Amino acid sequence: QVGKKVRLSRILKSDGKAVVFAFDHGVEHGPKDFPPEHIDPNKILEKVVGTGVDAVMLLPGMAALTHNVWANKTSLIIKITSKTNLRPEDQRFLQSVFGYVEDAIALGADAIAATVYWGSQYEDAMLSLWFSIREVAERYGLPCLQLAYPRGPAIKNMYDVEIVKYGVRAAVESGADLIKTYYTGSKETFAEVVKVASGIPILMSGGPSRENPMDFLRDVKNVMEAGAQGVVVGRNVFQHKNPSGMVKAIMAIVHEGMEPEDAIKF
Ligand code: FBP
Repeated sequence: QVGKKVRLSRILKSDGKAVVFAFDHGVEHGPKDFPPEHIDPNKILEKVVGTGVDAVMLLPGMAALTHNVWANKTSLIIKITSKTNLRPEDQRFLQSVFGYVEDAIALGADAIAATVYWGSQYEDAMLSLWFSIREVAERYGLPCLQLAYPRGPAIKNMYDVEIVKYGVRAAVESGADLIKTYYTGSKETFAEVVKVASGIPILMSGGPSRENPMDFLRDVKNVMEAGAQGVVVGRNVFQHKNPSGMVKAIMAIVHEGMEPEDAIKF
């Protein structure tokens, strides 16, 4: 499909790689995630977009609120599923509708994103949601990014390589155009994850902020050497004291293959 190809090329740059800034945490975790200076979304987005980051991933309301910052400066991925941590605990393994494909198109999105918690007791509901999103997105030539997260009472270790591979394979077989998944802890195991994706681009999910940012940059380097196409990162950027420097470092590793020790100098 031409539209899908064109839009994907706005996210995965000419080298086929991408650094995406995720900023949907206000709903997923609540405002407690944000350092006081980054409570204003425009401020942090200005810093990150100013680095030349390849794309931002936002919920529809946030994208509308901050459009003056990102429009025409970076690519836009609209996430249309979410959940709060205010829910009863047993329902936190369910992502709900947070907008429609048409909302994403109206906002000028280059792709749409939705989470599937593979293995959750609500897997069936999220699959129905995923396929209803995908059906409309296909019609408009909008690529679908799946946050393929193995999670739920039956998942003992969501970072276990066999579990991550299962989620990634399920994402491939459910027609994802891009897949975001967890780091499995080593280059070798992540190479297995990339292999089961069978050519569908894999982006590493950032995860909680690391105490030592070098540890995060080393993970980025490892996933790139394992054959991934990039990263989708939130907290390791907006909770860092120098968010722009952190994005520049990640960009240098992803696009230029720079060593983390050199990249951190940004
Ligand atoms: P991070 O880099 O901060 O982990 O952001 C990626 C992301 O998937 C966000 O899109 C989402 O809000 C959050 O992580 C989910 O976090 P959790 O793993 O705690 O559910």
